[in-house]
Amino acid sequence: MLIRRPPDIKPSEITPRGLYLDRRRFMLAAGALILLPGAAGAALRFDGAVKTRWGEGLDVTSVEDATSYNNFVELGSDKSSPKRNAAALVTRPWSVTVEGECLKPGALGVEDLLAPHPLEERIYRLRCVEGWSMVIPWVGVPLGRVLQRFEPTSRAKWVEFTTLHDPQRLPGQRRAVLDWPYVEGLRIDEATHPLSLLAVGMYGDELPAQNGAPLRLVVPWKYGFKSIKSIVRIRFSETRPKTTWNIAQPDEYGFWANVNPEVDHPRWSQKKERRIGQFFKIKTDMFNGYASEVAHLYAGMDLARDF
Ligand SMILES: Nc1nc2c(c(=O)[nH]1)N[C@H]1C(S)=C(S)[C@@H](COP(=O)(O)O)O[C@H]1N2
Ligand SMILES: [Mo]
Repeated sequence: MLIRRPPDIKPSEITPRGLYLDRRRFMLAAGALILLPGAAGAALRFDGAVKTRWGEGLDVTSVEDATSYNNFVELGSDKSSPKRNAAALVTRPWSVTVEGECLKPGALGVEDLLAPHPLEERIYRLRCVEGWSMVIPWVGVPLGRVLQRFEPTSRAKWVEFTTLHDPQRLPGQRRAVLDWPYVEGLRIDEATHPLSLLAVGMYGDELPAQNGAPLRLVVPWKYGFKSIKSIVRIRFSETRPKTTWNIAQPDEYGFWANVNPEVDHPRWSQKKERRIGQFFKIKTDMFNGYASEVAHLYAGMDLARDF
C-alpha cells in the first residue's frame, strides 16, 4: 500500500493495510503532492512493500550518503552536484513508452506500469566501476514481471532503456559530455532474471531525483552504469542496443559490465572497493556477490573479452 505520510504522523502510527500498490490511492497521493510543491514531508511512503531475503547480513549505507554522493551526469558531473540540481527534475506527470518487438506496446504512467505488481523492498549492493559501492534498500518490482505484460515476441532478444531527454529538467544535457539521451541495454534473459529490479523508491520513500526518479533500473550484479535512471522508454529489439558509456569509451566500458574482480578497468583495479561510509577497502566479489544466482547466464562466454 502506498501512503503519503503527513510530516506529523510517525511511521509507527500507520498500519500497512495491503501489499499492492493501489492505483487510485497513488493518483490521489500524487495529486496531493502537486499541491505541496517542495514540501519536505510530501514524499510518498512505501510502507507496505514486501520485505525480502536480499541483503541479509549487509550493513545498509546511510540514506544521507546514498542521496548525496551520486553519479547522474544529466544533473552534473561531480558526485555532489546531482543532489544540488535535483529540483530541476520535475517527475510528475511522467510516462513510459514500451515498444518494439512486443504484441502489446503502449505508453503508460508510472502508476499504470506498476499497479498490478506487489512492491518489494530489496537490499542490494551497488558497485560503481570507479571503485566505490553502497548497500541500498530499494523499493520496486521485478522488471521481468512488468515486461511480460507487453508480450514480447520471439524476436525480442534484447531490451533497450532510455533516460528522459530534456535539458530543462536535466540541465547537464546542455553540455555534450555524453551522447544524450543516456541509453542502456540488457539481453532478454538478464532483463527477466528475478534479480533485475525496476525501482521506484529507496529507504521506504520514493526515489529522490538524484537517484533516478521516478523509476530506474537496478541490476545488482553489474557495474552501476547499467542501472539507468529516470527511464522514459523501454524497447524490445532483435539486435543488441548501443549503450552510452560503451559509445563514449568502448575500451573502458563494455556492454556486459558484469562486476568482475579479475578483469581490471584500464584505469582502475576492480579487485577492491570502497564501501561508502567505511574506512578500509573490501574485496570485490565476482558478480558483485550474486554469482550463485547469475553466473549461469554467462556460461561459455569469455568474460575478459566480453567485459
Ligand atoms: N541516466 C543516467 N543513469 C545513470 C547514470 C547517469 O549518469 N545517467 N550514472 C550511472 C552510474 S555510473 C552509477 S554508479 C549509478 C549511480 O546510482 P546512484 O547515484 O543512485 O548511486 O547510476 C547509473 N545510472
Ligand atoms: Mo558508476
